[in-house]
Amino acid sequence: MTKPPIRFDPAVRTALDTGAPVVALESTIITHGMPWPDNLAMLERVETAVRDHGATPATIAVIDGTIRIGLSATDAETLAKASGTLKLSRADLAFACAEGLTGGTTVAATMMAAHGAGIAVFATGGIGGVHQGAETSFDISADLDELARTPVTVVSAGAKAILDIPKTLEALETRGVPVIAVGQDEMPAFWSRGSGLDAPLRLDDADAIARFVAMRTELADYRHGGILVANPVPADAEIPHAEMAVFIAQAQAEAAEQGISGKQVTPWLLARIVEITGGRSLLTNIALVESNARLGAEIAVALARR
Ligand code: PSU
Ligand code: MN
Repeated sequence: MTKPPIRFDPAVRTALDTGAPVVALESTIITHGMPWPDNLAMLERVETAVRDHGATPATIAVIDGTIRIGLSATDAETLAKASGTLKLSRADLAFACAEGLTGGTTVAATMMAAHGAGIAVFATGGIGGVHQGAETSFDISADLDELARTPVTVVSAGAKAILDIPKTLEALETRGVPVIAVGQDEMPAFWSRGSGLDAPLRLDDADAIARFVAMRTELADYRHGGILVANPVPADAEIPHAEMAVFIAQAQAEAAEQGISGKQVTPWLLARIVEITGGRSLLTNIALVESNARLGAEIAVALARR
């Protein structure tokens, strides 16, 4: 028998063994979502936010074929600087391990690894979803099916506004995934606090979210999957929906012209939008991930107290 190639950072191992709060973080956002060195600065800010709110951060990635639950500062820097790293989703995780490869884990793959490690709360920027034009391209992120099957609470700023948000909400409803807007009735749209769409559910703070998560654990025989928490970007960092729509439309038209497809779509659009906005969307992206990390830590702390 092959031993599963999983390695825990010592601080994460101790926290898990003692029932202390832990928040998982993904790494595709590091390898494919943001440019060097902003990606490393983002990770440091996000990990600090988790610690400042009483939890231990566990950044998940695959390095040389080993699933890493928590990264040292050196590992994080190596991953953030590396070029040619893979984008690893559910379909690729075991492949990367078998072949000894290095890559960032998407929301889907991070949920799998977090659940396997016994981590119930995970903070990210925005999940993948149903892409615009999916009726012809069939481009629907594996993140949605993962939310349906894996019991991890994912704290996001909603679905990235480059997606078809109404279709993404429909797909989540079909899969039985609760989508909870925090502190407002409207579904947030990543860079923007509003989307013009009602969120399916609303809760107003970390305690209420923890109560809901605990109830689903209580009803374990019902085999629930995950929960999507949609936390609006802080007001001082937001780019309003109407303004964002123009930048997104431009990036999408260019992507279509250049035939960008498959796994490349999300990273390409995100990078192009950073260029089009002269870096403003990157600042918004960093602010929202940090805010989600804070809320994730509060939820993990509330769960540990129950
Ligand atoms: N959110 C961000 N930046 C990112 C992503 C999310 O702020 O780079 C990544 C996540 O890892 C998510 C992935 O799981 O994009 C979705 O990619 P796709 O649409 O190809 O499934
Ligand atoms: Mn896709």
